[in-house]
Amino acid sequence: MTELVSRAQGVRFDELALATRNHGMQLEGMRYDITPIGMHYLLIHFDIPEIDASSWRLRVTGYVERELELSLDDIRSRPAATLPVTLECAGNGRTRMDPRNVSQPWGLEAIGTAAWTGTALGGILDDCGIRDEAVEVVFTGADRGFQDNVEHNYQRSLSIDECRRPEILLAYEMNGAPLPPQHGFPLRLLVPGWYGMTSVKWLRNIEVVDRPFTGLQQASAYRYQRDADDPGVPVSRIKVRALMIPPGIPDYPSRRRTVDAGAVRLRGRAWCGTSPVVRVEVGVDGVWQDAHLERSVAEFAWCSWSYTWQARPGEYLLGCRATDAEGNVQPAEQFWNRLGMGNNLIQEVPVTVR
Ligand SMILES: Nc1nc2c(c(=O)[nH]1)N[C@H]1C(S)=C(S)[C@@H](COP(=O)(O)O)O[C@H]1N2
Ligand SMILES: [Mo]
Repeated sequence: MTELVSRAQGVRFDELALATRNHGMQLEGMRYDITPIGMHYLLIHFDIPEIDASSWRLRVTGYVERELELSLDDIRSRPAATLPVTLECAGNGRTRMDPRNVSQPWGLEAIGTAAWTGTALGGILDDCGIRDEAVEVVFTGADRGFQDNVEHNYQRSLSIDECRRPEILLAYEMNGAPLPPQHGFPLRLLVPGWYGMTSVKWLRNIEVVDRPFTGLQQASAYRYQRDADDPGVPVSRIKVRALMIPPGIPDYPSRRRTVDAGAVRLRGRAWCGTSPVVRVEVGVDGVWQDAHLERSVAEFAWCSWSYTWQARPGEYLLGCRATDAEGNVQPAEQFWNRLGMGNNLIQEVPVTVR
């Protein structure tokens, strides 16, 4: 069972060990359209598996007309596409939950936008011929471990309809270089618009199945639940969120901000996996004004925003909030689901103006 720990009890060593293995993106990294490799956040449940690219094969099995076994060269010789995609971990922002679920203790930095190169998943499924009985496709990574006392390889599924979306890639490059080991070498699934857990790294098997997949990472780990008895609903697409690059200069180690009085250009990024971002507002002590919103870097990538704040000396609480094309706006108070998944509470940045 997932243990709960309260904030009052402090940070546990296992949380700290996870936090040093799985780093976030420094928020000032939002200045780059494409996050440099090494700054992109990381989430690795088990160990990075050791894979020899020359003997590695991707197997496509199950309810198909023809099973396939593809080498990395086979995959690289297929039609290729490069897509800038913003990924966010479904647990981003979870440390503000109290008591919180013991897991990777993210602040707000579990984000990144990379240019991923790969071949369309749909093309491979067409080549193997999906049979009529098929309902889902299960993606299996080479990494294995225990979670909630269940030993398993990291696995997730997607419906057949979802798999047909043209933007879903089997990616072998990140920012023009072969995938680094920590991001899924030699091949990963990349599902634009969905929270990161869907994009299975170290992919080794694609199995077409005739019933919904009930593996741990699908049926219990990524769900919006009220409590342990609530079956809940699956976590899927990324909810609307804006973040700001913390302005001015930080204090070490508290990271509290100090800025000089006068015109302060605030900037950041906003993204959403269900519809375009249509508005970003900046709040200064709870008074909200529209920020200037620029076009997205690409359809599935974040957009930039900026706002000029006339800062006078004093203490302030800055915030930013985005609205998507369906009218969803980030909440000022979060309703926390049991595992702290998919929250999009407004970021707050305390600032001293001198
Ligand atoms: N095989 C495998 N795939 C995985 C994971 C994992 O632990 N194992 N973590 C998932 C989660 S929860 C996230 S948020 C993203 C993180 O991708 P990144 O580390 O490349 O940023 O990978 C997903 N794919
Ligand atoms: Mo994640």
